[in-house]
Amino acid sequence: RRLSHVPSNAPALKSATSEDLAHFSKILPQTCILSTLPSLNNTPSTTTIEELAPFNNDWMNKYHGKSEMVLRPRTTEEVAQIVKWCNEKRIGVVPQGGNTGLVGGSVPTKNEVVINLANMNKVRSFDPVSGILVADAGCILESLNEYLAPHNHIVPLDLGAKGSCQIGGNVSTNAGGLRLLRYGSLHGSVLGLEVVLPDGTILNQLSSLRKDNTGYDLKQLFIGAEGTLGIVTGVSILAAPAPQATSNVILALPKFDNVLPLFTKVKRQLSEILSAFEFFDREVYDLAVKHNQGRALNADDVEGAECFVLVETSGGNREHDEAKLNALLENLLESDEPLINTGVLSQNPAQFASLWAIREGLTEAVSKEGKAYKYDISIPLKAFKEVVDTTREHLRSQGLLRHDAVKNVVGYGHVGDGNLHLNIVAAAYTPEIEAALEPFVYELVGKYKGSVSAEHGIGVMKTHALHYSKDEVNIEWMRRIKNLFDPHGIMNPGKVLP
Ligand code: FAD
Ligand code: 2HG
Ligand code: ZN
Repeated sequence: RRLSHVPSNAPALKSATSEDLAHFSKILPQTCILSTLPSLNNTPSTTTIEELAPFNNDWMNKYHGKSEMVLRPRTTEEVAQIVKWCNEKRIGVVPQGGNTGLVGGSVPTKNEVVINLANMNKVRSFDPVSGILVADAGCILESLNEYLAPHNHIVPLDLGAKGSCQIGGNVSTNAGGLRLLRYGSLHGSVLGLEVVLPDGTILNQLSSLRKDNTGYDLKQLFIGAEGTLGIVTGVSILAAPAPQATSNVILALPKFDNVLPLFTKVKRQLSEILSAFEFFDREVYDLAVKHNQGRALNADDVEGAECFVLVETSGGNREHDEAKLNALLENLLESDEPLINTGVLSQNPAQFASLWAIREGLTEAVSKEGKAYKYDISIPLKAFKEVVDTTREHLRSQGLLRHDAVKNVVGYGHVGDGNLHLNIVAAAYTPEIEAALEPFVYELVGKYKGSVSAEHGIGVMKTHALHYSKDEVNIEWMRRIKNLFDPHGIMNPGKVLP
């Protein structure tokens, strides 16, 4: 059934003024305000546009805002007061965590006020028996892991941006990452949230209960909402026991077709100790080497490899786990038609880190090579290579595969989750390349009934492509939910919904 479109009643948003600045100065100390606006008595600001640049530009330097004001509150109450004022004055706000998002969601589209959570960075509580961690939204993912280490726990989420991204940003993007295969999605491990709603109300759902079936589970709406429904200020999450033994190996494969049978075999043989199964093609590996991500593998090991898989094991007994991994490697190498050419097994913590650094450094390598068009898609595993090859051929047929236009078309990602990162590395972001890629890539994804965003979100990049993955009824109900929470449309305007 076709639903009638619920029109947004929201009038155009207003720009923040010197009056607003004066009001925020009553809520926050000057050290928590960055603004280029003059004061009420017209004294020019000493803050420069350059100082606001890190908050206006995204990690890829692809999306650019023009905010004149960045607020860095220290408490939930401060966030609530700021948001209440912005709602009353119809000023758009952009919640910002570590600003590592890859779809332009974390920077303004115009001159909205940026509310950056970095000053909310305290652990509120941790219970080593239940493993329940309650933390401010601005805690950096890596810092939370450092906090948990002496308690023999880890955050059940890991990604290459761990040194900068914040737990509130992770929840708001429903980040997937490198170990979703083992720990599942944040929809399962987040137990509760504290959220400042667009009218300034504090929604306290910071439950520390593993089981709680008391009606609608509102927190799920904010997981993956990309800051369009409210500002997450606190997170309660179930930390996982730290594994007692970990190991990893990079397997070099002669051809992509071997990835699927390899995954089946690895799952069967490693079973409960398998914690990651990550794929990257040869072309992106070469970029990682070129840009010094991790230590290059020996030339002999990479010769003839079309692609690679990083397998990680995490378990409770080193001897047992190593025996299992060694048996797998022997089995793989000794079979009549080996699925792999070779395997590079880490022998100590430094080598373990170095192998991971290759995989985790791919995004950085691609960025160093050029400007990346990123398509973070869910498709059937067997189509990974076909999508990369088809896209490359399409760009070639358009005459765009040349050094001054598209330099590389590469694929990597989370095989275990059916998530491919198709990256098109260009000399510059140009309308011509974008027109060649879109809707081409989205139609390809549609053909496989896949998702146009497996884990990075919609942000501003994919609002026009949402319909490839969600039908009209779904989009309409998303819009109704948005209007219910945020009738004036102040919360991260221009993001997620078309
Ligand atoms: P930001 O980038 O600041 O914000 C992202 C979105 O969340 C924005 O829409 C913003 O408005 C909103 N937001 C942020 N904080 C809040 C809050 N407190 N309340 C409400 N809304 C908020 N992503 C993956 O899923 N898997 C990966 O493996 C992965 N690897 C990456 C590796 C690198 C090198 C880089 C640069 C990025 C990677 N990402 C990955 C993308 C990114 O790191 C994640 O999306 C991350 O969760 C974003 O967190 P953040 O704190 O940087 O959020
Ligand atoms: C990863 O898996 C991240 O490394 C980033 O999700 C993907 O760079 C990308 O496209
Ligand atoms: Zn990823």
